[in-house]
Amino acid sequence: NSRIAVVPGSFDPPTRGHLDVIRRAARLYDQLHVVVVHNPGKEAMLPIAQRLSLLEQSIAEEDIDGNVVVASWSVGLLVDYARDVNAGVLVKGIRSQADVVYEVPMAVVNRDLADVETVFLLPDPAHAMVSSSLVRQVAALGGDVSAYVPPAVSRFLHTGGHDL
Ligand code: COD
Repeated sequence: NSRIAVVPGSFDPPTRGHLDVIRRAARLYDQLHVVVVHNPGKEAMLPIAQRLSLLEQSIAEEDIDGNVVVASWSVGLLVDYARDVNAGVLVKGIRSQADVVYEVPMAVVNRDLADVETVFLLPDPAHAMVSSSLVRQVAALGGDVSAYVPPAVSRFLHTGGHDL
């Protein structure tokens, strides 16, 4: 009975905060599905295919232990993806009270809908203030984001990839 978990997010772009949560979760589960979810409420910077590629490169470069699959999901409920891959758990990172307010109702709905539990991990305080939206703003204004994102993402953004 293997333990399979899903780590969902927009990952637009992946940050060091995301990689911190993925690293911690990979130690807790036999298999992890890192899933890029299309969020219709947010205007995207990067196409889904680009986010998948940056996540794959970042995970490979970070030397994360364990069995990690990167995928995307854009039709239907996230819990349908979880059910398809036999995952009983969603893993989310909690940075602040604002994350709790946003995540708790979703966690309860996902449990009601599909009996999928949500596990919240506390990030390394060193990364707790990092968000994709902050990285998008700094990158759009030409600033250096290398402290906030994995090296693969930094290389991509600093070679003008965000104009693609
Ligand atoms: N430190 C720790 N954790 C972090 C950090 C950090 N610095 N930055 C981000 N995280 C965590 C976030 O808390 C989140 O758990 C995850 O990483 C992803 O973050 P983002 O910003 O890439 O992704 P979001 O918040 O835009 O993604 C939201 C989802 C798409 C995952 C969410 O909306 C969702 O679960 N949707 C499900 C759609 C669905 O089925 N809806 C119906 C039932 S509610």
